[in-house]
Amino acid sequence: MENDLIEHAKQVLRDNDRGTYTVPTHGLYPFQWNWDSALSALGFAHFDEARAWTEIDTLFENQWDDGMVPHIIFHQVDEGYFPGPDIWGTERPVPTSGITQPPVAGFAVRRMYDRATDKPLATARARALLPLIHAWHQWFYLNRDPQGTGLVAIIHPWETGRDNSVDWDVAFQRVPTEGVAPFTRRDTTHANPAHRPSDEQYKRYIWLVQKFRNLGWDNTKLHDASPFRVVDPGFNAILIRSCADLAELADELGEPTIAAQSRAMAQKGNAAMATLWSEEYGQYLCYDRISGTLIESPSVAGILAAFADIPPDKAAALTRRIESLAEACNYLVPSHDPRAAEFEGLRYWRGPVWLIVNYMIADGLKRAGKSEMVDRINADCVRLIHRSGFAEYYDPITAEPCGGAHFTWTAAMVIEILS
Ligand code: 9WN
Repeated sequence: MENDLIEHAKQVLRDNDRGTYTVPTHGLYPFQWNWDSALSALGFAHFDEARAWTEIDTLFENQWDDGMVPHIIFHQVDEGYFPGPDIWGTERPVPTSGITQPPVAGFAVRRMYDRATDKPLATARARALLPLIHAWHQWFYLNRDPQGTGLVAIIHPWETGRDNSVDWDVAFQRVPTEGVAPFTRRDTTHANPAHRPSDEQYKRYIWLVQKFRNLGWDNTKLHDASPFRVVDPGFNAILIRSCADLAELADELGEPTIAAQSRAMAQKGNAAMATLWSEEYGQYLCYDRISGTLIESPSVAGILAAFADIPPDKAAALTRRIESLAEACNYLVPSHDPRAAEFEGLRYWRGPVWLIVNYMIADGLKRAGKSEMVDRINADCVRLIHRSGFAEYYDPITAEPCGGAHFTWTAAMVIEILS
């Protein structure tokens, strides 16, 4: 039974493989996405290590000169997605978007290296990727933490990968909708519009893109110019974990300078995470860098923080928090607390379960010794797959499969969990 699932998952990866990169799913997302690729490579690594390394290589071949790794790479023309390269106007040799995504590649590369059966290949690829990933991490702290707080901000909701999270609702009101050129959405032709972000949110997404494009995509200006600047604990935890993992990898590969700098970034970030902790919510919260306040929104971002090496008392508190969420749903871990008024079980990042998020939470809790909760989360992932297939995401109460079907990173996570 489990072997069938693994075989099915491999087939999903093969079907979405475009040779040197993978699309998240046919139709809805016809290009290469940043964190999708890094996490999907982990799935490929179980049956084709060379192909897994190529996935990450392709991503970094499109790294910008300043160090940023873009969130979408438009390898071929496809009118089925909006906003396409003409809207972004980044003028890259291979067109890309102009914003980034959660930097999970450092974590993925270390994991691929540690597990590699082909060590010469892994050493060569990891050695080449090491300075590139490090440059991306440095880019983050330089451009997205200009005050040196130890925490980076995102300047567009798409950067966190949690497009329409409740976390942004208030801060996003500061983004105007006036002056947005008329556009036609494509996502709503592939997925149920009632499950997608609203038109109002899309206008604000595009307003920000236009604003940044008008600033020539100059990252030294974008952070301060953006009316949307939010510090996301999950995003920062991913960056911190990737820095810490890169430090270990750099040690192994004999790169002491990268190791020391990566470790310093991780330590500073880890210490600063404490400022996002909320005793009242029993989890971390997002922080609105413009209003200077914590955002009172019980989303999964504050639980994903477990992916970094947080203090043991915080890991224990997050475990209790997940136990409490389990009382309000049937499948862990909902992207928003089902008891909150804003919860919507089918609407994208406002409640549904995402396997990639589950995977990273479970990985962090495993390191913190919370094996019972890890087993519970993994079991829920497998139950979801058995019941509803390889969907983009799932309703945490009914298990209804939502969004795109035949989804690459969902399949990759199944291979990770079951192998
Ligand atoms: C915008 C590809 C991506 C994921 C994100 C998810 C969704 C895009 C969209 O799809 O975002 O980047 O058009 O909705 O929110 O996490 O990387 O799977």
